[in-house]
Amino acid sequence: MGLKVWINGSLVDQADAKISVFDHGLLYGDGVFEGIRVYSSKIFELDAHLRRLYESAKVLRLDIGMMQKKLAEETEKTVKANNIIDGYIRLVVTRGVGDLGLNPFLCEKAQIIIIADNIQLYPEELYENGVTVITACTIRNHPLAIPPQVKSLNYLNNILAKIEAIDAGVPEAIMFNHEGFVAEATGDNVFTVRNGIIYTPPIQAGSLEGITRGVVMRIAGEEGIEVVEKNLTRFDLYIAEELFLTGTAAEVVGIVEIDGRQIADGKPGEITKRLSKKFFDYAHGRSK
Ligand code: PXG
Repeated sequence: MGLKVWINGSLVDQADAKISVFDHGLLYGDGVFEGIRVYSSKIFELDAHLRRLYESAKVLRLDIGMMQKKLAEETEKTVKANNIIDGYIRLVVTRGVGDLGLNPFLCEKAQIIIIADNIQLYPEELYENGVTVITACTIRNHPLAIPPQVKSLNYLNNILAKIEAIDAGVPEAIMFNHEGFVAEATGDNVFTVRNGIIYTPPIQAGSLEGITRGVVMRIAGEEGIEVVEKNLTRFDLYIAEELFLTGTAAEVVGIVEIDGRQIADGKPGEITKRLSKKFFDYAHGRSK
């Protein structure tokens, strides 16, 4: 039995969920998307994800053509229709069908797609042992080219860095911005710990304003751990007492080696483990 995909106002079998080859989402990467988790049948931080989606669309002057509240309802409906308990939602809004020219305003109307699927969980071992990363040669998009806060359908900047990671035999790469400061990983935000204080780059350094990032910063505050947004350099990464990534897919995962430098004793640190557990409890509704 296949999935039901929401497309153009109705739920259809996944085999029938198709869009035009003239869609500018395909022709130009013109569109926006969100990746959202479902934990224990509840959509995680849906409002925050939708807010980011509508903000990204606004920057691109993409009219989604549906009120946020309605899109929230249709997303809930899609999750229910597929009996998703612990899963993953991909919300995609493309510019829609146009001609072969760039002009986005010649496109008919935005194309909305909602896919809700069961998630492929990362292996438990990843959280216990942490991950090895590299720093990428590919720098993050210049904010005057395409603002990194926009979660657009053009992920080539991140994909080029991801290829560097794969070539190096590791799952993630950390990217710097055009000024040499840490921006983020290809699909995750970055945090360091030094002297018991958590540091993370400010959004202006070239990162997506991660929903997980926000939740983890709040949880850390509640745990009495100071969180400082500060520009970080490659040096700061190498000498960190702890390093970790946050993101919808990864949640909170420790980094234990970077560019051949071991972090602390080569195991995820205490603060990382504490936040990872607190995040899990919060996501599954086991704590506030
Ligand atoms: N930076 C970038 C560039 C991202 O794409 C994050 C940070 C973390 O943001 P959130 O809001 O998720 O905490 C992302 C999000 C995947 C996957 O399958 C990646 C993301 C989202 C969903 C799935 O790798 N990246």
